[in-house]
Amino acid sequence: MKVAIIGAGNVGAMVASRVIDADLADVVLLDVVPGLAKGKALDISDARPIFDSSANITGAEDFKDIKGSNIVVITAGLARKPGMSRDDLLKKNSDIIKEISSQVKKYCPSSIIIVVTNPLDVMSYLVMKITGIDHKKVIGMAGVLDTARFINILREKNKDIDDDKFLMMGSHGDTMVPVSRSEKVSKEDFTRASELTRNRGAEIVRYLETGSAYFAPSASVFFMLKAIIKDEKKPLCASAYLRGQYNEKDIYIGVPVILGAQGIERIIETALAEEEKQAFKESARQIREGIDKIAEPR
Ligand code: A3D
Repeated sequence: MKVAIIGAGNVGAMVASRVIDADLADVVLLDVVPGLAKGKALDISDARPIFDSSANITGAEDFKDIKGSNIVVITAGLARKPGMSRDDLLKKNSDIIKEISSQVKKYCPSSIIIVVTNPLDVMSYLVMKITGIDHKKVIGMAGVLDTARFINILREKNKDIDDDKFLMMGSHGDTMVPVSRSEKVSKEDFTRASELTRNRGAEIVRYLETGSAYFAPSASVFFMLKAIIKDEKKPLCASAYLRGQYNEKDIYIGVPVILGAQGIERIIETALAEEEKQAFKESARQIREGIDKIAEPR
């Protein structure tokens, strides 16, 4: 099993390290910055005796080296910098994603793709449209992370909550949709955790000043890779292409899915309360606005 990771920055390199340490798959790590992927790949490979791993990792600058990869993880792109608007970021990252998607189409046309680059739901849509790869095989990573953040924050006040009763659906952004099916959490704690989760990414950026979160994001990608490679058929939240589910179509948005060797095996249609339905609709409207701005043929 070979995993290509495009972008050897914070998230990409950390995903590579987690995959190699766990002996999960061989990795080719690629970046446009000369030497960056090669240097990081060597460093990651040196830990293999410590973790008793026989997985191989190579660094690359040329897309031909990703040929034959079964899974491609796209973590290339910019994070928002001070003074940069969301629209600037959208434009810059969509240019990067368009270029990468045509290379993936050329060298790995039957791979499964996990998209990480922000704005996540719009970039996932773009990758699917440009590569032409089956929508079940193009999956956005955000729901695993946002749900983990939500549960982690809820646990500060409620130690014994059941993880499977909480979901973070909708966009990976201001309009994410928290869902609780638990009686154990008060409305006040639910509202507090929802707000903190929505702002968690920005909170981390404020502390770091340069760069954004990558430990929990890379753990979330690893969790998805494992579900695919080991065909776990795992229920988790991911940005998926909707074709009528939740009353939405031709859009990528966070929903619960079953993830296995074929990619998204099924979208789970959980019943939403009226308030959740409205929030989900608003989230979809915002994502669609982003999709319209990059004006790819639909
Ligand atoms: P960073 O550490 O800056 O790494 C990005 C890397 O991409 C850099 O090394 C660049 O050189 C490289 N790159 C740029 N263009 C190309 C290209 N055309 N081909 C190959 N490599 C290229 O960023 P990061 O790793 O912290 O974050 C990467 C992306 O993931 C950003 O868009 C983040 O906003 C996003 N992100 C999303 C989540 C989600 O939960 C969805 C979480 C964390 C980060």
